[in-house]
Amino acid sequence: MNESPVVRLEKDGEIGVIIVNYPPVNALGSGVSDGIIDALNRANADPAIKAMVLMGEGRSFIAGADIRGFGTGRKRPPLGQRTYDVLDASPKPVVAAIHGYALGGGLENALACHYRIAVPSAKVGLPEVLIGILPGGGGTQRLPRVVGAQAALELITSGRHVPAPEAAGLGIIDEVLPANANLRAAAVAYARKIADIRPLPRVRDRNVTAEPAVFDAVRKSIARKARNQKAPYSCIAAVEAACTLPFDEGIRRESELFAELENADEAKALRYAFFAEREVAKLPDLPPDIKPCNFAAPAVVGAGTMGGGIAMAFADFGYDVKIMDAAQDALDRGMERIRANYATSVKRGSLAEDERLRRLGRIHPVAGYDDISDCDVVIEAVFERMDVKKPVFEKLDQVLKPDAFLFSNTSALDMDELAAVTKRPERVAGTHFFSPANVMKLLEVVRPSKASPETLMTAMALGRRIGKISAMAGNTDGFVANRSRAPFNSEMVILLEEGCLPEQVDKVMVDFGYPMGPFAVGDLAGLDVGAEGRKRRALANPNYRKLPIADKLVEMGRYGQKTGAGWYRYEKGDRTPHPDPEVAAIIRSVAAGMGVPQRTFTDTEILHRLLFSSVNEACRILEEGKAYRASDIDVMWLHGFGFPRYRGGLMYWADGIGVKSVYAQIAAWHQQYGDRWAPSRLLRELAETGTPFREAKPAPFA
Ligand code: T1G
Repeated sequence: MNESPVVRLEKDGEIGVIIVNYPPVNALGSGVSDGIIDALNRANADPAIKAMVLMGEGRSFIAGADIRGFGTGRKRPPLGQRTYDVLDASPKPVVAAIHGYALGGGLENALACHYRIAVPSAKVGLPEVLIGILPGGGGTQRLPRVVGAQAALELITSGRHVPAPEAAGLGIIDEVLPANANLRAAAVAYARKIADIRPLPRVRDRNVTAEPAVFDAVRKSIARKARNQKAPYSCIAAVEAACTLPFDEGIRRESELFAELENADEAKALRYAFFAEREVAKLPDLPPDIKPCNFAAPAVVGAGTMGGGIAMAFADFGYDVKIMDAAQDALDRGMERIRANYATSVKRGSLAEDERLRRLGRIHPVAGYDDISDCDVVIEAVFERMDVKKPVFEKLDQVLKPDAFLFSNTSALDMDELAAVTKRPERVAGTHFFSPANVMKLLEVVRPSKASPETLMTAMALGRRIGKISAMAGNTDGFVANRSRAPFNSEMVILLEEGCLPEQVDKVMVDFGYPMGPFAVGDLAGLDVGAEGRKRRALANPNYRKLPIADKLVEMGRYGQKTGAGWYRYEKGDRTPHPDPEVAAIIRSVAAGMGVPQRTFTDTEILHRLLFSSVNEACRILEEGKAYRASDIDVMWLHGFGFPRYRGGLMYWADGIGVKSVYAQIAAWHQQYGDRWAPSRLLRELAETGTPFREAKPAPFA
């Protein structure tokens, strides 16, 4: 049999080295598993070979099954004929030599090997739950036998990546090599050392038990996050099987549970989200040879909540960052807020004290523009008003080096107008962070008309380098995320005019899968913030649909949590939202004053009123060429607004309803409510042709 093109067997003396080479991440795609089996069989049949090493070429060990193959009706090899079985049956020891990632089926192969060694930078994990399935290659049976049920449950239900040193502490990795070790040479030496050890140490021969209470406790601990999902619970059931059934029966149970998940809606949506998050980095209309610039000296101007969060985001990813505010008291308050944020993380146990000090040490407060003249990328994050931002941009343009990038954190203002006050419009772009900037993963990169491709690529890369998911947005009021969200924000208040209550709307959205209802989120962000934006839009657009109920609350000083009352009432020191009869009375009185007929609503109508209004606006954004793809808008909703990931994203979810049904409902509301529900042209065209939202062809980027 010819050697597989993606797996080869080489010999280093009496050690057979099996090398997987299936770029970009050595997923177990076409022929890889067969290639590993063939190489193992040939090595076992070769009397000159005493032991084997299994390793990956390029970036990684093995990153798991090829997710692109899921849901395609692929045939999995029958139980007993998979790589894990051949490894289990191998009469010669196999050492897994790990660099980069050993994830999913990659780690499962490593666990079926007899030994595992890794370079310190390697990461291992069973992330299947993140794509709506479970480790289907024996991971739910072998991992508990290595680390125990409790640790296995945490790793499998979280799907997190485990750094090699931690994995060694758990017993997953037998030896972590020195940082500069040559992995292949070290693995061959290790294989020589253990070649004659018998009996072969097979994970499947170990036992694991656990009290039933362990599983009940995990089910309880994940209930809030995993609400409406199936995969996390199937993971727990599979680990339970490892603790209650003989190994082979446990494998069969795992296989049954896996089969129930692969083609379920949850897995399809999560796979969609996975690939959408990779697609969003691709800028199809920019020259492919243009590369992003490196930057080493970022600065943030404005030490408010956003500026401080952005500085933390840089520091969290190892950058020394200057934070500048011309007002010393604002700078001091900003640094105080940063110190308090890090201290809270340490108190919560999510940040080690030494790491807190390292991160804090990377943030350098400065008071003058001259102090940042050496910086190569500056993000402006001052108050959200053009007459405040323009002078800052003018000053920065004067003091910065000619090739420095000038970015703004504005959430809606015209980036062309800001770029026009500089002599470097080609080096200007928007980098819109979401609050809290050091936590939220979305970075919306806004594309002014004069920005060079290099500037856009650098802004997108900046997000990735500080752990964000960057998504490109056209320069339109509200850009893409907030613009597509705006009708949702109006519709939720208009529903109150018609007879809904905040708590009813919030319950619908939490039941749908949001972590918090939109009214509770408003109270968290501050109702005064939204009021600023409404005022600006009302001035700019005489037809702007005012929201008297929301305006009334702000007039009364009910800004939300920060004033102890907003849409809800709050007890001192408690952030729990309590329905407030005073708000119900305000709603009734304003609605009566507007003469709006009152009625009751089904949960589905509330959900569709909010989300369909945004689907319609998203279609307008696409038809105007302000976003590359419908899936980019989904990525923004997942990472900017907490849209439930197991529903794929706003447009993916709408496709589940069907473009024709969405159009028909919007057309009906257009008759009932007037222009704010006028269907967009693209929506009408998609409905006429039956084209899914995800396949919409947007206009060229404008
Ligand atoms: N299958 C197919 N393509 C994959 C892939 C995979 N498993 N992993 C990555 N890619 C593609 C990705 O789409 C992108 O493509 C390119 O590789 C680089 O990825 C039996 C059933 C490994 C941590 O869930 O977490 O094993 O956009 O941009 O940032 O129990 O990729 O260039 O065309 O993400 O360096 C379990 C998923 C599968 C791992 C690398 N494994 N991958 O991150 O690069 S299920 C996973 C990742 C399974 C078994 C079960 C990350 C990464 P393109 P990237 P990266």
